[in-house]
Amino acid sequence: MKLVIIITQREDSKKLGEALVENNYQLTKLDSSGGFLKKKNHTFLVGLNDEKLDDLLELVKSICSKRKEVVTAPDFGGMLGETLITNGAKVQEGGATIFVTEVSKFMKV
Ligand code: 2BA
Repeated sequence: MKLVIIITQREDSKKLGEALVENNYQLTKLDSSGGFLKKKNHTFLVGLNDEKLDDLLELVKSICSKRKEVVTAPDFGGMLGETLITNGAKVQEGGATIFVTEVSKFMKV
C-alpha cells in the first residue's frame, strides 16, 4: 500500500479533488501553503493499493497545470507572493509536487 502526498496550486485543486472522488480514490484534502513563496496551496493525502498508483499519477498529470517559469527581476526588488525579493528571482510554478511513500501499516479503528 502507498500513501501519496500531492501538493497542488489552489487553481487546480477543486478539479483534482472532484476527479479523485469520481475515480473512487479515498482522500484527505488539507489547506497548506508553500514555505518559500508563502502562497496558499492544497495538499492531498491519498491512500491506495499499489496497482492503482500509476493511474493516480496519470490523473494528477492530466489535471494539474504545467510548470512554468515565473520571473521577477525588478531592479528595485519587490514582492513575490508574500516574500520580499531584493535581487530578483526566477522560480518554477504550477504542476504538482508528489511524494509516494510506502505504508507499513494501515488500520481504521
Ligand atoms: P513554495 O515553497 O512556496 O515554493 C514555490 C516555488 O519556489 C517552488 O515551486 C520552487 O520553484 C521555488 N522554490 C522553493 N524553495 C526555493 C528555494 N529555497 N530557493 C529557490 N527557489 C525555491 P515547486 O517546486 O513547484 O513547489 C511548489 C510547492 O510545493 C512549494 O511551495 C511547497 O509548498 C511544495 N514543495 C515543493 N518541494 C517540496 C519539498 N521538497 N518538501 C515539501 N514541500 C515541497
